[in-house]
Amino acid sequence: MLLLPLSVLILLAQPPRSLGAEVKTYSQRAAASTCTLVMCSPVENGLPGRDGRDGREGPRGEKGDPGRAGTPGPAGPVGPKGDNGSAGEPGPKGDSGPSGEQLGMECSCLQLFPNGRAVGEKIFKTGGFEKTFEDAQQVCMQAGGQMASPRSAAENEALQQLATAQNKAAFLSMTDIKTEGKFTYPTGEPLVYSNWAPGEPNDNGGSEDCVEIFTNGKWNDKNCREQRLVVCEF
Ligand code: MAN
Ligand code: CA
Ligand code: CA
Repeated sequence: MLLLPLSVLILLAQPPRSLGAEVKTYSQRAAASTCTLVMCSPVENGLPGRDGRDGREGPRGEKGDPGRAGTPGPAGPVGPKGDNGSAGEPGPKGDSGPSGEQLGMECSCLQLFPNGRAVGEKIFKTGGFEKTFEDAQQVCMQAGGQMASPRSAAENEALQQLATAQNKAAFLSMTDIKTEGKFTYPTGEPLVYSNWAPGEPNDNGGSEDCVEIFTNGKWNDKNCREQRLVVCEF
């Protein structure tokens, strides 16, 4: 299969971009397993498939007729060779290219691996570095997103994969800064999903208003001035 190496070449040709769309190159095996793991959804309205390659050249034409016989008399010289026969029929059409959906899938999965995860309509992306809650908020806003806000088990698992890949606990967007004990999203909306570790949240020392997600996917309320992995959602 020529096609995946081709799409990798296309990706390689692009300049590196910022947090939202970092492009790295990985082997087909790694990209494929990531897509399987996270069920990276195909890009809607993917690019049309590539045209098939042209067929092979047809077989050589038949040999031309021999030249005319010389005029009677003393044996004439042998006539010139006949013209070449006409070209053969074109060969069969080449195999069709991958569908737009396949190409879109390959490209989006390559772009997301290993610092991003697509889950439903959401994309989580980690910068790979740690920041305080406020600095992480800034980084995500600057990148055009917001801090990770897992609203389902599926989203939490995607986030857990990123934390595991970086071997770092990550900050989530939610806090109980406004009202102690009531965790909300940045909009003020109360949680629709949670995955607290046993005994959490405990507001340890009376100063834990932020939330970290461990590499096992469980949540702990934590002091917002600690530094944790930055993960944004888009
Ligand atoms: C322990 C627990 C946690 C708390 C941390 C703070 O692990 O009490 O709830 O957040 O300490 O470091
Ligand atoms: Ca608290
Ligand atoms: Ca705690």
